[in-house]
Amino acid sequence: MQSQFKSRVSQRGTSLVADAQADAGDSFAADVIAGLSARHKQLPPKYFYDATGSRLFKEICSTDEYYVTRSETVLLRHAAAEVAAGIPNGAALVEFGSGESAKTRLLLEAAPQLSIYVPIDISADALCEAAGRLARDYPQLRIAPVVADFTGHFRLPGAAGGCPRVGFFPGSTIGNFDRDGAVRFLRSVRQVLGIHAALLVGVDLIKDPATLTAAYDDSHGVTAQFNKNLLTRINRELGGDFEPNAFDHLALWNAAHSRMEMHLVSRKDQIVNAAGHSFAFRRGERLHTESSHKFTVEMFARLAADAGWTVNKTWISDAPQVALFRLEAALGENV
Ligand code: AVJ
Repeated sequence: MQSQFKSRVSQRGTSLVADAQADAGDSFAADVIAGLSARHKQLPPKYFYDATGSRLFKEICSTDEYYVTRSETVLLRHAAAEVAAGIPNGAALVEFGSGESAKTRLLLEAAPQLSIYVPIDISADALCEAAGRLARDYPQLRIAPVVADFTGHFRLPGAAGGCPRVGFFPGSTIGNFDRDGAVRFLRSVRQVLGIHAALLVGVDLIKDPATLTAAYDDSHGVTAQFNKNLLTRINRELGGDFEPNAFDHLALWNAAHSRMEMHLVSRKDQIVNAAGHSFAFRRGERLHTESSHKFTVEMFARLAADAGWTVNKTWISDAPQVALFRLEAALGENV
């Protein structure tokens, strides 16, 4: 599967796949060492998505409690024609963190004027499968997948040059950034997409804490498994000796920062080895694994404005509510 994917990609003329993969291992080790050495232990959530993590995330999306994907999918289905009306002829659709590209199909179907689809994802496995299936289902569409950490620096494949660009960042993934990180990301997306670009962003809205907390602590324990899989991944890829069951999954609403947080809480005093280093955990000590920021429409519009974008359309789903924003580069903003 992997090699077949690589040849498909190189045929289409991008060399980003190999480069991005060569760097990935080193930064994982460095991020784990830095994160577990910090006074408040933390790890970047992008490392959740190995093959098992991507599968578990899919499973989370079908739990009763995790409404984000369901609400957004229904919203996209209803808004698809309106969204498509704002996509220029021959445009490139560039998706940041495409995963399975399930929601993208709603746009591809509503906007046959798209000429090229550029899915960007850190998980080569998920990207590989999705690109293969899309190529079969949309034979007229050029597909130029890029395996990359979309929070880092990368360039669009040459095939996407010379056509109008529409960015797509659904799923409330923007919530994983803190405010400064989100502004920086939205600014860099403006640079990557170039002038006259539009960006469609899916955002989760602030709602009652019980609904939020349940979404990140489902009764079947899938989210707990997803959280602990990060430790299993460290064991496998960085020679770690974590006992995943020596940690408890914790999901909490942090009102002051308007975000859901996931932590792994050490059940005992313990020493863990990973990436050639030893790390001491006290009983009850937390390892912060993810923040998922939630917004009001006004909060998000202000954030977008700080990054040089103007909101030009807002769609809101039925409860539990999520929002989809169409952003355009603000007039008079230098890229
Ligand atoms: C994929 C980042 C949007 O933050 O809601 C789901 C990931 N974490 N359950 C989110 C996630 C726990 C999800 N995002």
